[in-house]
Amino acid sequence: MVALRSVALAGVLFSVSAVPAFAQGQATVGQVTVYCSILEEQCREGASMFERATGIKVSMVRKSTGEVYAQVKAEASNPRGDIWWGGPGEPHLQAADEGLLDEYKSPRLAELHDWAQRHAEQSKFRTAGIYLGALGIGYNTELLKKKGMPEPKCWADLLDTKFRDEIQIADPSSSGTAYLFLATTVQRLGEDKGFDYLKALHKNINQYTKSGIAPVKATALGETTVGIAFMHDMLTQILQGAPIKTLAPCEGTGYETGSVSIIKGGKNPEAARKFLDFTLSPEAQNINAKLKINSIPSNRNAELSPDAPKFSEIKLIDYDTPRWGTPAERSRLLKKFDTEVKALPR
Ligand code: S7P
Repeated sequence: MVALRSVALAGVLFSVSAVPAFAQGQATVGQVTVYCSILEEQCREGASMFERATGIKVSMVRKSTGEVYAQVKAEASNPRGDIWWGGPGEPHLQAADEGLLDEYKSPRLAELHDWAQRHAEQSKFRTAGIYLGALGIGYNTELLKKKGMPEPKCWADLLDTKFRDEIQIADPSSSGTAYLFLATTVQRLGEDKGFDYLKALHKNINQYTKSGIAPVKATALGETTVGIAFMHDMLTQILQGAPIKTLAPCEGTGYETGSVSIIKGGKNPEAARKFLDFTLSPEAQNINAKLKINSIPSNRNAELSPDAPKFSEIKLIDYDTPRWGTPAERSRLLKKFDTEVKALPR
C-alpha cells in the first residue's frame, strides 16, 4: 500500500513523493525534502534540474526564511526536512548556533568567492553562502507622480508624512528580508535611535506582509507606492516592464548573504549533501540569470548578469551578519519589534 508523504501542512507544496508506508520515518534512498526560501520559480527550476541530474525525487515546500527557521526548530525532535535552500543568512546562523543544522564541508566550497567561504567558516560549516543581495527602496514611478510625492533618496525620506500608508515591508519574524532591514536599521543608527526610526516609519506602513517579495510585487502592481526589499528583486520587475525605480538609500544599506544548510537529523542526509553541492554549483546558480533574478552568485564560475546591481556603486554599511544572526540578538530584536513597534497604533 502506498501512502502519501506530506512534507508540510502550510506553505506551498510543489511535489509530494509517494513513499511506501514501511519506509515512512525511515532513511530512504533517492529522495530529499527541501525547505526553499528563495522565490517560488527558482525553487521549481532547481528541483527539476536536480531531479533530472540525479534521479533523486525532490519534495519541496516554499516558505519565508523566518518561517522555515521556526519550522526547523519546531521539528527538531523529528525533522521532516533535509535541506533549507536560500534566504538571508541570519536565520540560518541562528539555527546553526542552536544545533539545528549539520556540519558539512562541500567539495564545492573552494569554488566560492572569499565572502561565501568566510560565511561557511563563521558558521563552523553549518551553512554556506550562495548569493549576495543589497537591500533598497523601490517605488512605483507612476503612483509617486500621480500622488505628488517626493522622490525618496534616503532611509530618512521615508518618514515624511506624505508617505502615510504608502510604504510596504514584510514582517521581520516571518521574512528574512525584513529582519535584515530591522538589523540594518539598528546597526546604522544604534538601538535607541534605530527603534525610534522604526516607530516613526510604522506610521507610514500600509502592511507588514508575510514574505519579503510581496512588497516588490505590490509596488509593481501599484498596490503600494513604496516597497522596502532587495534591489535585485525590484530590478526583476523593472526588466519585466513594471514602472518601478529602485535605489540604494543615501545613508548606506545592509546586504544579505543568501544561505543553504543541511537540517540536522533529516531522514536523507546523503541526498541532502548532494543537494547542497548542487546549490553551490555554477549550473544551479545560473538559474538566477536565466530567470532574471540578479543577486550576486557565490560560485566564481557562475554567470554574473550585467544587469545585477553593482555592489561597488552602492553605499553599503559594514553589515555584521554573524552578530545579527546570533540567537540572542535575533530573538531579542524580533521580540522588541513586536512589542515596541508592531503593537503601536498607526
Ligand atoms: O533569490 C531572490 C530572493 O529574493 O529570494 C529570497 C527571499 O525573498 C527571502 O524571502 P523572505 O524575506 O520572505 O524570507 C532572498 O533571500 C533572495 O534575494
